[in-house]
Amino acid sequence: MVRSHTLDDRFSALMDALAAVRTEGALKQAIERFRADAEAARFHLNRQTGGPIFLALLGGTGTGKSTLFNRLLGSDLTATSFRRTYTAGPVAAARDGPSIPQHWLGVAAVLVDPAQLPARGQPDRLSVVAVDNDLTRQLVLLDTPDLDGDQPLHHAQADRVFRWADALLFLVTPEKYQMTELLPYYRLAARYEIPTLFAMNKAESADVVEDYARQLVSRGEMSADAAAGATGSRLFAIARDDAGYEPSAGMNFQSLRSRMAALQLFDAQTRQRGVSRRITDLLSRLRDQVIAPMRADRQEADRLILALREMEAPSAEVDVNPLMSALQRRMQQRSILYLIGPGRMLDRVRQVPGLIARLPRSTWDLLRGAPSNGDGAAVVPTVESGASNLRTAVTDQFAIVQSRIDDVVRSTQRGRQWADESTTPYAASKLPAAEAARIADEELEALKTWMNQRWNATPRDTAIIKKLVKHLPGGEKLTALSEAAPYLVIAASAVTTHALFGTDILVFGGYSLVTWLTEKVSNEVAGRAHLTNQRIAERFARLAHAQIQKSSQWIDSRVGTAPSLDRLEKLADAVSQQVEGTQPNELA
Ligand SMILES: Nc1nc2c(ncn2[C@@H]2O[C@H](COP(=O)(O)OP(=O)(O)OP(=O)(O)O)[C@@H](O)[C@H]2O)c(=O)[nH]1
Ligand SMILES: [Mg+2]
Repeated sequence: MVRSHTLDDRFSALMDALAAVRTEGALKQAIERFRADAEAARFHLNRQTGGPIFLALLGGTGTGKSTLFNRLLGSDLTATSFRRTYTAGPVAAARDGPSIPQHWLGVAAVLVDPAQLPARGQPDRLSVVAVDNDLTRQLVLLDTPDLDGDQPLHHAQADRVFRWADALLFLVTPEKYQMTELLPYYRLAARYEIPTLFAMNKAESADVVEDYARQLVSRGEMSADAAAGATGSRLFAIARDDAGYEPSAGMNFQSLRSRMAALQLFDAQTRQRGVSRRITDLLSRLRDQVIAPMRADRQEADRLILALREMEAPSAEVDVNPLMSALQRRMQQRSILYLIGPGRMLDRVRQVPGLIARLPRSTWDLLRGAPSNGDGAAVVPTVESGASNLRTAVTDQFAIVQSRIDDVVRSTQRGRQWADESTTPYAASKLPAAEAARIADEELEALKTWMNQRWNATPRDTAIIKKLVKHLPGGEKLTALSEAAPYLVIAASAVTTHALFGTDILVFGGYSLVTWLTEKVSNEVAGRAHLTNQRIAERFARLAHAQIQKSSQWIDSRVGTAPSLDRLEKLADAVSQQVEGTQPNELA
C-alpha cells in the first residue's frame, strides 16, 4: 500500500519535471503524448475495483461500432453513417454523470443534451450520454472514432480511449479483419492484461468467422477454446442484416451482450502485472522519444553556442577577433581620417593657388560638413558624405556579423529547424540594424561637435598668430575672418604665407610656421578622429557581443538545460526501479 503511494508520487514528480522542461515541435508532442498516457497508467495504478467497468469499442471505420453501440443500448445515441470516419470523438453511455470519475480520459466530460442526440462526438472531449439500463449498471460503454482511417486525429482519439479503458471490444468486418491496423492493439491489450472481446460484424457466413478465429488463435490472442463459441468464449459474430447466416448461439449478439454485462476486471495480481508493463513501456518510450532526443538537442545547442562564442575569440595571427578585424579594415579604407584628414586637405590647398582666395569658406565648409560648392573644393569629400559612408560601413558590417551567426545556426539540420519552425521566432533574436547606424551617427556627431568647439575656440596659439598675421600681406582680411573661426585662421595664414612667399619665412624654435601649424591642426584632428574610430570599434564590438549573446540565449532556450535533463532521467530511473523492484501484488 505504502509503496503504491510512493510509486504514484514518483510518477507525479516525473510528470511535474516534464511539464517544466522547455521544448517545442515534435518533442513537445512526444512529451504531451507521454503525459497523456502516463495519466492513463496512473488511473490503472490507482484503480479501485468498485464502480462501472469502462468498456471501449475499437475498430476500423465503417465496421459498425456506432451501430452496435446503439443496438446494445437499444437506442439511437451515437450517430452512424455510411460516410467513412464519421464518429469524431469518444461517446460514453453511462448510467449517470457521476459514474465517470473526474478527469477520466484526461479531457473534459460533457453531458450531451438529449435534444442533440444522436451524438457524433467531439475531439478532445468525452461526450457523455446518460442511459440507465442493465448494461450501464455494470459498464460505461464507449464508442470511439476509427483506428484505421486517414485522419490521424481520429486515431489519436481512439488511442487515448484504448489507454484508459478497463476492457475492450475489437470490432472487425469480413472486409477488414485481415488488415493489420489492429494488431498492435491486440498485442498491447494482452500485454497490459486488459479483458478483451472480439467480434466480427456484418458476418455473412461461418467460414469467414472461423478464419478470423484461426487468425486470433494463431497470433496467440486467445486459446482455441476461447474462440470456439463455447461458454467463456471471447469471439462473437453479428450477422449482416440481410444475410441468411446466423451465428451459433454461443457467439451471437445476445451472447455478446450478456458477456459484456458480466465482464469483470482481472484479479489484482494480473492487473498489477499489466500496470507494471504499461509503466515500463511508458518509461522506455520516454527515454527513446523524449530524453534521448533532448540530450541530442542539448548537445547541438551547446555546440552551436560554442561556435558563436568562437566568432568573438581572437584569432592566432592577429590579436583582434575576426568579427572586428573586418570592420577595422573597412574603417581604414573609409577612414574618416582619410576623408577629412586636415593634412591631406592642407596639402591640397597648398597645391592649388587658386584656392587660396576661397580658402576660408571652402575649408570651413569642408570641416563643418556643409556641402561644398566651390569648384576646387568639391573634389574633397565632406564630413557628411564621410558620415554616411561610415554609417554604411558599420551597418553593412553588422549585417555581416548577423549573417555569419545565421550561417552557424543553419549549419546543422536541427539549427535550421529551430530557425524555421520555432514558436519563438528566430527573427526576434536579431538586434535592429538601426543600433549599428546609431553608433556611427552618434560618434560622428560627437566629432563634429568637438570640431566646432575647437574651431570656435581661441587657443593661446591663435593670439600669437593674429599678431603675426597683421604684418603679412592680406593680413587684415584674415583678421576679420578670425572672428568667425579663430582656429581656421591658423590654417589659412599658414597656407597663405607659404603660398605667397614660396618659402617658410617664419620659424619658431626650428619649425617653420607652416610645418608647425599644419602639424598642430593635423595632429589634433587626427587624434580626435582616431578616437572616434576607436570608439566606433569598441561600441561595435559590444553590439556584436550583445548580438551573439542574444542569439546564444535564443538557441539555449530551444531545449531544456543539462541539469533539468539529468533530473528528468533520475526521476524516470526512480520510477523504473520501483516498478522493477516491486512484486506485482505490492503495486496496488
Ligand atoms: N447491412 C448492415 N449494415 C451495417 C451493419 N452495421 C453497420 N452497418 C452500416 O455500416 C455503416 C457504418 O456504420 P457505423 O456504425 O457508422 O460505423 P463506425 O464503425 O461507427 O464508423 P466510424 O464512426 O467511421 O468509425 C453504416 O451505414 C451502417 O448502417 C450491419 O450489421 N448490416
Ligand atoms: Mg462511428
